[in-house]
Order: sequence, then structure tokens, then C-alpha cells
Amino acid sequence: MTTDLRIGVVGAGLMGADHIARITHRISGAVVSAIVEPDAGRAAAAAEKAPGAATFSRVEDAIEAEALDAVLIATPGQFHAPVLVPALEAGLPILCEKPLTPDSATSREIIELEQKLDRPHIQIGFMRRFDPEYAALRELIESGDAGNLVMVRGVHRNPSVPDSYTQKMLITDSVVHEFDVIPWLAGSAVKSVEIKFPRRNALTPEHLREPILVIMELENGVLVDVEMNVSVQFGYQVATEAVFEKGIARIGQPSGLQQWRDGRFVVNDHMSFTTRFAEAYDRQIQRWVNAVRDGRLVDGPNAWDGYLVALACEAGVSALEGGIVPVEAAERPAFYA
Ligand code: ISE
Repeated sequence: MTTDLRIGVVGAGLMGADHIARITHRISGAVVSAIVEPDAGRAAAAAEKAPGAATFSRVEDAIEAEALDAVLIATPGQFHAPVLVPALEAGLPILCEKPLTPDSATSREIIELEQKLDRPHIQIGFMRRFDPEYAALRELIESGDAGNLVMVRGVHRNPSVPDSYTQKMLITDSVVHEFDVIPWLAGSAVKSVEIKFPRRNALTPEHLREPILVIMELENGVLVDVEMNVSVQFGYQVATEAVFEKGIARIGQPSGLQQWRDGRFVVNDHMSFTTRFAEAYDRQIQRWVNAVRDGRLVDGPNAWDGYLVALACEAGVSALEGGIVPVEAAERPAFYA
């Protein structure tokens, strides 16, 4: 492909607007040619940031108008399937923000539809896989230099969440990332999930019971615990400590300018995933654009990975009610090798 890839971005909320700015200013070989957003105000605000982009309220209209070569889906998860189906039927390459869909039954329908095509067309936006520190940790685990991996301890902290954030979303919107990245790091699937509730944070919104401690056992015996905490107020933190036979490794520590002033030691930290993972998002989108342009279509987690995560999320949602919940195992089809 010699001309720029024409991307239609579906959903112009926080993540969609962030991707529109990214594609317009930092990604090479691609332009935003269409913005699909039913909210007219949001659509107009997004279009101002993407010179030349046409706006549509339905993806079907953008496809019909031949206004795009590829689709980037950045709507909330429950609206993914109604975009994935017409995009797959039109044979378009797709970058779909996580989750693939909110439950495994609809995810299965999507992968069955995708398998009617000649090869995978959907990449899932699990951006942590493109973060340089996560990649370095994975290399260390694979190399065996520190011995076998024994345990993983993680924290996933958000300053606060919007009113629309529900109890189930602790799993399907937030822990969903750990359900993808931990098996990718450790080279082993999630076997079971258990959730413990510590004392409630008084600053947690009324309708939520959190923080939660998520305990996962992997098929290879590695134990993982993740503090999922969405009311920490002070900032956005995603950090991991990996415990090996011969050492410890940490990623996700605050970095950058350090200041000693007025009797204080200060390092700036992030307030949002959009800055914490900015480099990961840039790499993810650039690699996807390159893959679409050279015909590979996917360079990263595919829809099968999205389906496995949907199975783990189902176990996680059930574990919110108590017990150690096994994750349904599934054999990767050759199509997704
Ligand atoms: C949000 O949707 C994300 O994907 C962030 O990475 C995560 O940290 C946050 O908890 C989610 O709500």
C-alpha cells in the first residue's frame, strides 16, 4: 500500500479522541478518514482534530460510503459486537479496544464469524503488551536468567471512576488487562480466580464494593495477586513485581524528573492511563497500521486472545460472589496460531 491507510474511528469518547489525536499527529502511514459517533457534539469536536474526516452516526453508513479501509473501535464494550459484525462482513481489518465483547457467548459468535474469512482480521487493544517495561519483563521470564517465575504481585490503581462504572466493570473493564497480560508474561493460562474484599475505602462510590484483591492461579502453578483499587485519589498506578527463584523484578515505578525541595523528595506520577500507557498505545497503533498496510492485518493479541480473556472475566465476575472459580479451558484453533 503506497497511500495512507484510511481509518474509521468508531466512538469519540476519551479513548476514541485520544486515538484520533495519535493517528493524526504521531502515527505514520495512516489518517483518520471517518469518525462514527452518534453524539453530534462529540462527533464535531473530534472532527475538528482530524482534518478531512467525514462524520457518520452509524458504521454501516461509513462502510456504504467507502469512507474507510480499516476500523478502530473505541466504544464501550457492550457496543463492540454491533460494529464488529458489519466490519467483518465487509472484510475490513479491525483494531478493537478491550474487551472483545463483554461475555464469552458473544465473543464466540464473533470468532466464528471471523473464521469465515481467510485469516484473522481483528486485533484487540490490550496495549500493555506494547509497553517497553512489560516487554522487558516478558523477555526476562522467557530467558530463565532469574530462574523460574514463582509469583506475580500487581497493583492496578485508578484515582476515581465515573458514575457509569459498575461493580462488574472492576473485572470486565479493569482486571480484564491482567487477564490478558499475565498469561502473556508467564506463558501460562489462568486456571482459577478468587476475590477477597478488604475493608472498604470510605471514598469508594456508594454503589461499589472495592478495593478487591484478585488471586489467580495459573496452569503452571504461578500464583498471582492483584490489588484492584479504583478510588485511590492520588494518581494512576499499574505496577508489577515478579518473584523468581533467584531474584525479583519490578516494572511500573514512577520515573522521570526527581526533585529534592523544601524538605521533600518528589517524582511526578500519572493521573490517567492515557499518559501512563501513551508510548504503549503509540506502538500498538503503529504496529497495527504497519501490519494492515503490508497485508498481515494483525500484529498483537487477536480475537482468540480476546475470547480467552472473556472466559477469565466470566470466572472473575462469578468470583465476586465468592469461592475459587475455575476458568473454562479452550484449545486455540489453527486459524489463530
Ligand atoms: C479503563 O477502561 C482502562 O482500560 C484502563 O487501562 C484501566 O486502568 C481502567 O481501570 C479502566 O477503567
